[in-house]
Amino acid sequence: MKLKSPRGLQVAVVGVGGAGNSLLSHAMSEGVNPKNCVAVNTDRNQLSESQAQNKVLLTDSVRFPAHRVAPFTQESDFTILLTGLGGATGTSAAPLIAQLNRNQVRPVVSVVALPFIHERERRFMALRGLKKMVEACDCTVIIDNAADLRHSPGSERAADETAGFAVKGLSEVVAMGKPHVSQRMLGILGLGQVATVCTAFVDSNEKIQSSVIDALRMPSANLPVTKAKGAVLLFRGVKPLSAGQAAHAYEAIASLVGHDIEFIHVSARSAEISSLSVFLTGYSYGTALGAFVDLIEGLYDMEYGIEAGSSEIGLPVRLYQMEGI
Ligand SMILES: Nc1nc2c(ncn2[C@@H]2O[C@H](COP(=O)(O)OP(=O)(O)OP(=O)(O)O)[C@@H](O)[C@H]2O)c(=O)[nH]1
Ligand SMILES: [Mg+2]
Repeated sequence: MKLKSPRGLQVAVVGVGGAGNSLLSHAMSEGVNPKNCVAVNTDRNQLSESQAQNKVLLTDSVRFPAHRVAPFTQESDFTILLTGLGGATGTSAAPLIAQLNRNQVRPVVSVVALPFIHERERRFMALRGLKKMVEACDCTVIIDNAADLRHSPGSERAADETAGFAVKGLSEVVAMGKPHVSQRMLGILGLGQVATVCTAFVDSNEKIQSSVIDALRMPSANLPVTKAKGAVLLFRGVKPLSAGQAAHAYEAIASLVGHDIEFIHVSARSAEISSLSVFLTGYSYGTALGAFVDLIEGLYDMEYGIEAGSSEIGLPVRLYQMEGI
């Protein structure tokens, strides 16, 4: 994926459907400018609640959603697409919007929420939608609601904050106007179809390694860390990371991954408490699908009180049978 111009780049952030609108709100509350945001929905009420400056109400048939959105995104150099998969609106419209926006000079990175484990039918629908999304985007960052629930049963939406934060970080880097940095970041995101993201607060820049380890303990999707090919570290704090601190952060990531990976770190100034996001990139759709099968089986086992390691209860339909769809 290549960006077309070296000047400060324009970013459009598009949220599609209920989850997409909600992720968009999180991004705006993290500081993404509502002027750059487009809320798209078939649900008039959800749309009216959005703070986004641009809104597209899709009616009855979602036939040409992309053309309705295009006027709001065509001036931008980079599109971030937010949606939840498994429902009707986001699953059908988001891949079409991605396709129209994406070409050689206008990369599209999507952040998608996958349904909770109890939304079984929807999870199947979502994995089909995911296939379309990964085909239509340069990189798809997965926020798996099932993984989120496992981490923090009390706070179902912790991952949405992570996503909002990550979106703010990505758009900030691209808008910074340092083309070699944006290119490198997009290059690392594009190492594979799928990525995961995680965040943590940073007590002090000296303790960057323990923050990285904290973050990697709670990735937004249950993908095997060892299969990551790249990492993008976005740091926000009063003082930027020094080269030495960035090297320490890299060491922590590489030791958890178990091998050397592509890496970039970018610091942005913020008066607030310091924090970091790490994107682990380079996963294929197949790896993601495999990980979700394991996760679902694990959770079913928990649900039925079966000891770990038993494989007696699996899914009635194996997810990998869906791959050819
Ligand atoms: N993380 C997160 N996931 C959500 C949120 N809202 C819904 N989801 C998930 O996203 C999936 C899709 O739901 P929606 O976004 O409401 O569906 P939609 O695209 O609006 O589609 P329809 O309402 O069916 O037309 C659901 O199965 C939920 O698991 C949210 O606010 N945050
Ligand atoms: Mg909806």
